[in-house]
Formats: sequence, structure tokens, C-alpha cells
Amino acid sequence: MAERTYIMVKPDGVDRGLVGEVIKRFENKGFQLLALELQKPSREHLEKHYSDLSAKPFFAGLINYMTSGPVVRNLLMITYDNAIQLRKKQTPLEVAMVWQGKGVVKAGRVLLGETNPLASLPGTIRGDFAIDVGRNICHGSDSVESAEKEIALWFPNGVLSHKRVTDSLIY
Ligand code: RTP
Repeated sequence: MAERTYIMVKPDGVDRGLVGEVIKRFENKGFQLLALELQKPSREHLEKHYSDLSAKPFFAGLINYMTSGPVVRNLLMITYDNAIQLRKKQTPLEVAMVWQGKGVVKAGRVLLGETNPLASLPGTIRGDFAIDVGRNICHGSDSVESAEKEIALWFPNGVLSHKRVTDSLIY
């Protein structure tokens, strides 16, 4: 099977309208999009996704980031009956994607940049659009093995595989 990776736009990236930017960079490179879904994962789901990091001191903050989104949390609303309410506005949305292509796992991480955006070169997604390690826009699998595990977790019903006409222009 051709190499696949799991790429995710995190809630800050979704909220900032950077989904198209991430897609554009993978498409420009020549990788093939196999699956894409806007998801609202549970806390448990994210704890499973990041289970390797459960002992890290930043784990709780990471799960909070991924489940609540860095948006204005308290929104003062005047409802139709003029009652004033304080509501929590949360946008815990991730865009889950599967990309395919030669060397896509490693090359995908190069396109994303370093975990810490300040250490990421301009030209990478994090280098161009982020500052803080706790708001670094996107995720990419770190090995072929973890990619397949993550694809199974986020797309339990499987992913279509299809042949592209343009493959012969890229390979
Ligand atoms: P990701 O899994 O999200 O693609 O990130 P990564 O492989 O580049 O980095 P990893 O070590 O797996 O960390 C996962 C995410 O945790 C947050 N993080 N915060 N020191 C910190 O506060 C810290 N270190 C990591 C980041 O959001 C990182 O992407």
C-alpha cells in the first residue's frame, strides 16, 4: 500500500481559517488527499490520540487546547426575550485528513515545521502562521506505524483509495 499519513488541523487552525492553507501546501507538493472530515472529538478520543504523551507535564493543557479551542470563551448574549445570558462559546473542531504519497510521513512533518513554531523556518506552516507551542495549528504523524494507527482511530470506517490521473506527472 502507498504511504499514508494522518494530518490534522487543530482548533486554532480551524478557528483562524487556515484549513485551506494546509490543504494547499500538501496539494501543491503533489500529495493526494484521501479523506477529510470536520470532527468534534471527545476528550477520551483525544487522550487516546495523544496517549504516548500522557506522562508529559503539558498533557492536561494539550487536551484542553484540543477540546476547547482558543476562542473567546464567555459570550454575553441578549436572547429573543431580552434575557441576558452568559454562554460558553466553544469551537472544539478539528479537521482530520489522510494524505498519500511517496515519503508523505516525513515530508508532511517538514511542511508543518517544528513542534515549536518559533523554531520553525519561514515557508513551513508553523513557521509562517504560529508563535506558541501550545497553539501550533496542525498535527502530523511521526512514523508510518503511528500514521496507520491514527488513521484507524480518526477514520474507523476506513478510507477510500483511488488512482489519480496526475500520478504519472508527479512520479
Ligand atoms: P503533534 O503530535 O501535534 O504533531 O506535535 P509533535 O509531534 O510535533 O509534538 P509532540 O511532542 O508529539 O507534542 C504534541 C503536541 O503537544 C503540544 N506540546 N506542548 N512544552 C509544551 O508545552 C508542549 N510540547 C508539546 C504541542 O501542541 C504539540 O504539537
